[in-house]
Amino acid sequence: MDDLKSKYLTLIADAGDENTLEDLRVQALGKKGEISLQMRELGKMTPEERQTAGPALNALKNEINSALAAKKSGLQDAALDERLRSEWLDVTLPSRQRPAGTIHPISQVTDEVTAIFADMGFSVAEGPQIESDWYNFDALNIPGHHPARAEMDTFYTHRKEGDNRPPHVLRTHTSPVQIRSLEANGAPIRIICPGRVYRADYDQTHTPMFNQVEGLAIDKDISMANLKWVLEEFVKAFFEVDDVELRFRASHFPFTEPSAEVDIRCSWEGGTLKVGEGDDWLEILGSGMVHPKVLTAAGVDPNEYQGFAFGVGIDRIAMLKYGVPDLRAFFDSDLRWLRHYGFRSLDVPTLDGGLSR
Ligand code: 2NL
Repeated sequence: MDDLKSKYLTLIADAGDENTLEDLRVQALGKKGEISLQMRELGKMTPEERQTAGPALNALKNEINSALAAKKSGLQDAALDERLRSEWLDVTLPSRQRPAGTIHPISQVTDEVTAIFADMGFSVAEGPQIESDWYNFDALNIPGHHPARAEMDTFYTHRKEGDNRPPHVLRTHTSPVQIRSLEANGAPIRIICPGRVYRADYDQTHTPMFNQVEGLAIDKDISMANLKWVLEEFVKAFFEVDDVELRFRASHFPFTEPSAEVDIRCSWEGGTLKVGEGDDWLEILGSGMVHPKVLTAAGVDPNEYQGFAFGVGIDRIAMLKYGVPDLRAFFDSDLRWLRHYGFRSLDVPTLDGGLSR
């Protein structure tokens, strides 16, 4: 019996997993287990023999049972320790950085401009970037021989061999959208047309694609006084100043008469622009009263209706507002320069409620 005891206690101590333990339990205490068989032998013993063998077998059974239980809980503890070691994770680690999309500064500025004009009753109109020469030029009083066509560094599309119709162009301004809107909706009308325009030009202040917003207001009693007020409200809101002085300089555009280029009073202290005060003037846009020929081309009777139009370079006023010296910063893919100039739309919110740059 002592042999049995040491055999099972050794086997139990050496068991590596719970399945082995269960096998040992069956082997010793199962129906046909070694100890169960010995229990059965008790019946064949004399009462004297039974008195010593019975309690001894019971004690052995109990001892093996408690060794099994102790080993089982030891194995379970070890398994849990192993899981805690291998499945450990550091919940204090910062999360993996994911690249986040941001609003492009030009889109941000376009939205700012749109909101300002929306407050004054202008809605947004859009149109194609590839235009017929009629909408881009003729309807705007720029006939085929007009020097403005050559000056504009226009991108032309190709026609098939033998197709002598004038080629389509990449629109050089968003004026064609205004012609199309006027044609479709008639007067009165109050719209702005933001969008991409194209001219073959490339240096610090010119890119072959840039962004423009044009405005158009046509009604029965629109005058240059209305133009002046609208532009003043726009400049004050856009540059975030309480007051600003505008200077209208006589100019010439084929599509307006009279025409004026508009300057704002400013200063350039230490290289930074201050709008509204100072001894300098900064040209920011072109404008005028819509030429009667343009109204006629768009199907509006110039004896009944008149109005103003203007055109602003979005990239240009974005550069001025945010102090970006090179227009090309907007169109190469490295955003670090633009972040440097403080475009809020490029800032990425962080979990602690701050902003990362
Ligand atoms: C500039 C000049 C300008 C317009 C654009 C316009 C549009 C229609 C009729 C008449 Cl449909 N005019 N647009 C008028 C004056 C100036 O832009 O220097 N832009 C940056």
